[in-house]
Amino acid sequence: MRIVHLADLHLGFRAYHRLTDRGINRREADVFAAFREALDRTAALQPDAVLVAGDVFHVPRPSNYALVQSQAELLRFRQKCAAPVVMIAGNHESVRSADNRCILELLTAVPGVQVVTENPEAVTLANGQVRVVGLPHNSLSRLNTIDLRPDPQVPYNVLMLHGTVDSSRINDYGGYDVPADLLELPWDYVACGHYHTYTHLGRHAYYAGAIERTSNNIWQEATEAKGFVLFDLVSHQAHFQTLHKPRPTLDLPTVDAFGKDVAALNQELAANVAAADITDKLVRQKILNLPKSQQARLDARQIRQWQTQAVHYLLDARPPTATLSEAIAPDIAASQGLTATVAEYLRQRELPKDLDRLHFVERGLAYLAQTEES
Ligand SMILES: [Mn+2]
Repeated sequence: MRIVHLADLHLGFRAYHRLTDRGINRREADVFAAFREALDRTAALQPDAVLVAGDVFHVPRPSNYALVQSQAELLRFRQKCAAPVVMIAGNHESVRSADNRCILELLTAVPGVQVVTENPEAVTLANGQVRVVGLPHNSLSRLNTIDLRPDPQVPYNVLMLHGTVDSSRINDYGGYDVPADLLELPWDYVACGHYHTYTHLGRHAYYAGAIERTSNNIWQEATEAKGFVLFDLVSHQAHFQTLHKPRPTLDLPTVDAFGKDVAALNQELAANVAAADITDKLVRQKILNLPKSQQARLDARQIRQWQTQAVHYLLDARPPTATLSEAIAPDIAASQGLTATVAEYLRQRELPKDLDRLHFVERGLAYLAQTEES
């Protein structure tokens, strides 16, 4: 009895301005390529069930392209594999008001696809041999009233949820905390979604991780594999399946501009590019201690060329440390609690080009300070 556990597909995710030949956002197409590979590989494994632990879509109202493409991929999968598919809603596709239906319901038009979108719900699969308790994002705020124990009458009990199991693991805000004692119950498997990095949480509990780099800080995930989990409910063995489609991502060695002239900096940037193949990759070059005035004097022609060669070349230049940027230094972030956590998040978030990062972080921290006072 084997199950495939996918999570955090983020279909419809878009980033940067690059388009494919067909006019689709490059990163949106990348995510669909990873999804297709994940489904093809799943079909080849012929599991008894497929679980998708939330954040199927990146937004509650995906584009028509994302909806049509998602359904087409699932129908294509259905022609090759009869395994039932159970999906729960994550924070990214959950809506707050009760009069709005969840977009996942649309996917139930595909034969054998079931979704759990609001309340905790048990789904029985494989001729009654597997019982999956699904806890979508919205249900985690009202768990205390519900009996969630495994059913001793059923051979295999699985829990599937979308939320934060351990608050030291956060790469996406807006998820609910999962009560730790829930995972202590004798589940044969716990399929978690929300954290984008494949993680064994202890016993039979796993985050599958996202299928592509769609979180706020993709550079943090640059060297990790993306994929899904194949789990054998009989032997309780997990086998991580690495996907090949996710776009290679490079975080180049950080350049410290302190005490260097522009010529030396241009040379160092070029050396970093020469040492790595950046073609068609997502690339970040971090530069510390670079004053705004000096940034404008870097070799713009060369940088534009790298921006064409890579799918995305991000020049992440940070000005010399000022009073505020001391508060947003990552080593301080590790020790200062909520303010530093928020500052770190704001510091790393992708921003529109014309937005001043320091000002953005400053505003965010001011709002936070206001809420702490009130
Ligand atoms: Mn997610």
